[in-house]
Amino acid sequence: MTKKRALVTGVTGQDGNHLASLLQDEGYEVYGLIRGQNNPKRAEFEARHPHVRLVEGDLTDPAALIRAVDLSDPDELYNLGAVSHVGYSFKNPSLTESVTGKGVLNVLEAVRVTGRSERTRVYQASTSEMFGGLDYNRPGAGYDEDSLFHPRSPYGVAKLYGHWISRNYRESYGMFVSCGILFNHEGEFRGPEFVTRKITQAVARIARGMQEYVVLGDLWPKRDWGYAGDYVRGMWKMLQHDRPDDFVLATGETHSIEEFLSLAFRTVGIDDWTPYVKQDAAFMRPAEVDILLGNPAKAEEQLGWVREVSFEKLVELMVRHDLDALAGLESAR
Ligand code: NAP
Ligand code: G4F
Repeated sequence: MTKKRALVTGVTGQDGNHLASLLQDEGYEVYGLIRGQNNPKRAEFEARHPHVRLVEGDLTDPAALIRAVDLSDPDELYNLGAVSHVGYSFKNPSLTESVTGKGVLNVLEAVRVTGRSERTRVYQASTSEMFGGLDYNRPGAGYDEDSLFHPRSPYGVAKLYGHWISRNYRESYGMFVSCGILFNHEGEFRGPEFVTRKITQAVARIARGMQEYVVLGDLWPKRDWGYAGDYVRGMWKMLQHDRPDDFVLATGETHSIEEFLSLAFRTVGIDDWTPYVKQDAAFMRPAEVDILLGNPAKAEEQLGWVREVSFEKLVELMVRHDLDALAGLESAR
């Protein structure tokens, strides 16, 4: 039997790492798009995923994407690549629009102009940041696929373009394009620029006496935090479904950054985290999303998607991973 083929953009990111493993376990031949002429993540990625074939290309370069699609001839294309940091998008709005927004169009066109509209199923990484949330748009029982969008950052606005152009290609050309509206998901591959990983790395270092405190922005915002390993399985399920559609993946729980801090510090035996946390406006955003809470009922019912890792387990898993990483560094010295 011939193996299914998948192309993953953003393969060197958090979700790309999880998804590459899942697709290989499912027997796929996996191709990954890697950007830059000397990407520092390449060596680590190749060591972790020696069977993934890396193809060079940037989401802003239509010809490179056409080449990547031609070379990989994918049954499934997962578009995970993006400028994905909300704070960074305020400082680099035009880049964000080109990569996170127009990059989606470039991917869809690469599939269409190479004559693969009927063959290649596309997953678009949409986001709960599209909901934003203001007084008139509170989550209530949780945002779902029919909730109102009101993005609050250049990132959210660019993602909303990607979401609608994906829906447009589905409607205009009959392409199998599914959008996963994913709420925050974290884990051992999460970048250190995101608040959860910044906290767990700091907690590990504080516990080992290597750092005095961590400097953060606002602590009151609430997020619906799940485990990335659970969420990439949901992405894959969307492309195995009998028709293209949009699906929310979320836990249905929301927690503040203060709650995350409290659990993370408790994992290393510290009950009062307040002496170890300072705040700086440099980490605050021009517009904040106060609260995100998702309702994953549709994905649970139609895809049979279940999340396995609870919020408490997620925090513990990340802290323990960062403690182990430090222990590994110490023993290598
Ligand atoms: P991530 O860790 O930041 O990974 C982003 C990936 O995009 C990296 O591989 C990065 O390459 C690549 N990339 C950036 N600019 C590019 C460009 N110009 N051309 C090609 N590739 C480029 O993000 P993630 O957490 O895995 O998220 C995956 C996707 O889901 C993203 O689209 C994100 O916006 C979306 N999403 C994430 C969450 C979440 O909570 N994680 C929730 C909803 C939606 P380098 O490694 O070379 O930097
Ligand atoms: O960890 P964050 O940077 O994630 P954010 O902004 O929620 O975005 C993540 O989730 C989205 C899905 O909802 C994805 F689409 C997106 O790609 C990304 O993966 O910030 C979480 C919260 C924010 O309220 C932020 O203001 O933490 C707050 N925060 C407080 N101090 C901080 C910090 N965020 C960061 N990154 N660094 C801080 O020092």
